[in-house]
Amino acid sequence: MSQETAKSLSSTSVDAVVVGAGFGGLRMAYELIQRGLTVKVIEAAADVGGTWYWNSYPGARTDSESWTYAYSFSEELQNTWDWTEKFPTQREVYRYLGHVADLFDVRRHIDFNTRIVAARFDEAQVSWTLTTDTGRRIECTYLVLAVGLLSQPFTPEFDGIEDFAGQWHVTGRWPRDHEVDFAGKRVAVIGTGASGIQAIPLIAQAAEKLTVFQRTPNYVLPARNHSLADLERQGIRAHYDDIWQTARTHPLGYAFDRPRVSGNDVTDSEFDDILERGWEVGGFRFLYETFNDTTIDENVNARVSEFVRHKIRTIVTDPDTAELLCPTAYPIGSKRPPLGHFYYETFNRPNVELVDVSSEPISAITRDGVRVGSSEYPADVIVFATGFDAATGAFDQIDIRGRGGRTLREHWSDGPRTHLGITIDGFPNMFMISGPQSPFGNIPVVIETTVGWIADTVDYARQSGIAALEPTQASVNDWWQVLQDYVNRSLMTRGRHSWFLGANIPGKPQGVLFFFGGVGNYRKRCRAVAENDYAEYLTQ
Ligand code: N01
Repeated sequence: MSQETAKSLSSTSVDAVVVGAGFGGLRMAYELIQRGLTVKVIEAAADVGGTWYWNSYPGARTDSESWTYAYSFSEELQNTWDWTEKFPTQREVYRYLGHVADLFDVRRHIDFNTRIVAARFDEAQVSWTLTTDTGRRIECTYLVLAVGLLSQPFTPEFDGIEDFAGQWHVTGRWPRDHEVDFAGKRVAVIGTGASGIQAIPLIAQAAEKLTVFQRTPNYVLPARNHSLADLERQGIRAHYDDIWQTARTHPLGYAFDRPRVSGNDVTDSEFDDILERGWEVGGFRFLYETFNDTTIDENVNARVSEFVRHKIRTIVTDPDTAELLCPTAYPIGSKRPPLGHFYYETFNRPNVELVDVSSEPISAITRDGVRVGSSEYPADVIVFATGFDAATGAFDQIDIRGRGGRTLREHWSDGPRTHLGITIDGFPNMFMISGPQSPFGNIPVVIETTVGWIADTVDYARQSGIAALEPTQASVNDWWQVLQDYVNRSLMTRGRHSWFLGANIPGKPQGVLFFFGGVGNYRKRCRAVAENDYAEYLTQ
């Protein structure tokens, strides 16, 4: 290789670097390319997909309805893709994102199997210099971090894991080179959040014996998944404009009807009828299409929570197991409710055992299994479904330095501070997609809002001759206050060990990691910043 070639391989300069080729990164890259920027996408995995690449554990599928768990920007895309189910599998969403990358010809801009390990803002050059794990340098004006909200898996440090004689896997890093075979095996699943709850019914069908270790029970809503018939798909296509209009203005970014009634304003029998109908429809509609105050009114919430407990006691035949599965310590909706595909029914199988580790924790992993107190539960395979270092975890993996060489880790040592969950004071021309303090809601709708805002902001800067732009500290403080105000009006701070607040990670500063003011409202706030000529931004 000549010296010239080696030099060009080791150093690249583009207008924008997008880190991550998942839902957010793919869409962002395409948008910036369309607007005439040179773009490089850096992706740690061997393919596009992000979350839908890594989370290939059994049972992984969306909890959002397929027709809104998608991009809305292209009719061609909508007309060249048919979802097969209401809640499609990981494989199907992964194929969808591959189709998107091909249709919009984004792959040739992506460097796969590459990680950004450092990003440093050069104040004199007004540019970012990025370093990859292969030692390459990339310079860019704009840096977009689409590194994922739930992409950094968290595995507790259990003593003895190195002595375990069987195999163990983490749901968020499931092996892609071979199928994990559970047949004839004794399997332990640790964790009963959305990931564990999806995996447990399928593992139970395959394994000889399944032991589930539960620390906090969840309110699991029935998914009521089904295949989409041609007629249903045609109906969705015919109404796509209305569907997106509803989703973009809905608090959670879903095409749901908004309930007008308070749970306090109906009779007891109406209350039960409404919830029964919601339970039959299933999914998040149970929570968000029934009463307009379930997540803010304690009394309504307590009655809805009790309704779910009653369902659990009805489904699960062993009364002791049913009681263990009943959440009592926190209100429904204050943690992200998982959707179940015959989850509670699984505990009626003779090969499934539930072990409560709420008062006596797992003390060690041993050579032969999992130890809780003086009991040992034998296992050939352990599945860690123990969650993610949400919102900030993926940012912590990169040594990001803004003005004055200040690291993002230092800047966020008391918890993240952002403006709109997209920009950070002291880190000019740096943007985040699904960053901390962005809205909690249906991710693709949030992403499309954020991508549009970032692209418009970059356009604005380029057209106005602005070399660099960052939010004022005052606007960041204001955003923080907005987050507090919304969360204080809700029951969101009551969730036990909730990743919404960083409370699932030992030692992580706790605080509000999301905007709970609604997706529709967030879109208006983003628009207002641009309409106000970025008055809350410093420019140079
Ligand atoms: O993670 P989680 P997840 N000993 O943090 C337990 C999205 N998602 O990967 O609750 C024993 O919810 C922990 O117990 P506790 C979705 O937004 C989406 O399941 O902390 N147990 C909990 O039960 C979701 O909300 C989809 O007491 C321990 C579990 O591990 C988010 O990702 C699918 C433990 C972790 O649950 C996270 O879900 C999957 C310990 N030491 C995920 N430490 C879809 O949309 C932790 N746990 C399809």
